[in-house]
Amino acid sequence: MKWLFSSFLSMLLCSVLAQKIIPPDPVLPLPSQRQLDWMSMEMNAFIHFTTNTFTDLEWGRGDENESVFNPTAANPEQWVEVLKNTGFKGIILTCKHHDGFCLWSSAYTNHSIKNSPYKNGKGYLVREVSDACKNAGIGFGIYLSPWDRNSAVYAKPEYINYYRNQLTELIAGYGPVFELWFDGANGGTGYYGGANEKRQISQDYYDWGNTIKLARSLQKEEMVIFSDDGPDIRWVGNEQGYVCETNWYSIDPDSCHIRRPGFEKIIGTGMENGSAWIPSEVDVSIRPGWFYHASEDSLVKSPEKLFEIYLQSVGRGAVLLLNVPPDRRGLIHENDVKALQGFRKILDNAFKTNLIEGAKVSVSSTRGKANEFGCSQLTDENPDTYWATDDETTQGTIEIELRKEQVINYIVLHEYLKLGQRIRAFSVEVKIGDKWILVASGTTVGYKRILKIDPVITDKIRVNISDAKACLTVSGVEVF
Ligand code: FUL
Repeated sequence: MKWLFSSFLSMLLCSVLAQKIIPPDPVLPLPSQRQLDWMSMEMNAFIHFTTNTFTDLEWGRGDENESVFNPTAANPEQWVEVLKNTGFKGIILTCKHHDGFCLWSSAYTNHSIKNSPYKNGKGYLVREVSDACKNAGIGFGIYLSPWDRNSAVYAKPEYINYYRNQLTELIAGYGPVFELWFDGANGGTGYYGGANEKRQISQDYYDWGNTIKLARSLQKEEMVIFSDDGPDIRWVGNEQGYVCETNWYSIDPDSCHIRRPGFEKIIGTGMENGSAWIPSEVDVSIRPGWFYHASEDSLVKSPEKLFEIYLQSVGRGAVLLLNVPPDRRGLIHENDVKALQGFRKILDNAFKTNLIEGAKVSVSSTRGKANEFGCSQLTDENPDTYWATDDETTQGTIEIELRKEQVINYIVLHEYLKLGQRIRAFSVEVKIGDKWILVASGTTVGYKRILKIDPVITDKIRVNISDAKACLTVSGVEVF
């Protein structure tokens, strides 16, 4: 009797297990956790600040006297407060730009803040900025220009050690660092310790592979590393503040900064079947220049322009890196503060109320008819759950019936990326009377895809996914 009972139990268990629906196979390549964490930051700020701020240049020659660097009221806490309050999750500081001037007291050069009048050579801005970020709970990132127009050894083999020593000082002294930014501008004329000449470097001069290994060995926390094409994040191929509408996260990377013909186009759209997951970052300045120039005070981008940039970067699945350069006082200028606050207001208003709450949501089919892959996963606001289809089903429809008719301005879609990026084509329709009207269409979706539509009154919305690399895995849909 006992035997009968236990075999009945095990049969029951087997049939329950047999019905367990397994998740879809991944579509390679996949993101690392550090890349996913970085993508979820959505907006970071760049701070360009060096002798250029005081000499009115964009690229300092490297021959500037340290005494020109003299902010009279520098207050990194103000930068952090303004940026945090307007939605930025991390700040990347130009610890050294092409002029070679260091905003910390580097042991390897005299061309640094320790020889400037700022706090009588005792004010170490890298420390002040990294502390302010830590205190406010936002990320601190490092820009260390590889091109150094001050260094006598630039373009010689010794410079690589010099660069690595400075990187070590920065990461070990002021980390943890959430992002490391390796600029692609290289070689040309400069002061170079008084040589005043033009220096060129070969494509493999920097030996990036070993510098990257060193950087990762210097902190236990994960950091993402940027260059034109990875290892973790890629440039987007322009500095105007947009990523292409088609935005694949993968590319076939060359080694850091090696530029093939046509590489701007490749990094602009990514490659549908690229071998490595290297998502794009959109870097753009709030002003025409990267550094502060009083002549550009009236040319600060408007809140509306910043919002457009947001829609064309974050809204297309990329991360925005917005440069906000402090002025000669060492403060974020009033005009920039106003623009940022205005931008935040537009953003908050646009995405205040997700109208999908209380809506009826249905899907064309569900993987194995299992609840864990069902349509309720689309609206639970949990990025780790997702609606999925059966393996062979690469098309699908999400239909949304709102509680009542209302004005719709935006539809937002999210793909579940831990199993790879899949969607190649989709469209959105709304029902007006008894007709379905097309209001948007697109290609890739990714981490977040915001579709701005002409305002329309409706209570029925249909998202059609018409093509994907494999079965669908969609983690969220929102309506505003
Ligand atoms: C470029 C630099 O040459 C600019 O000055 C700026 O720092 C921009 C973000 O990257 O390559």
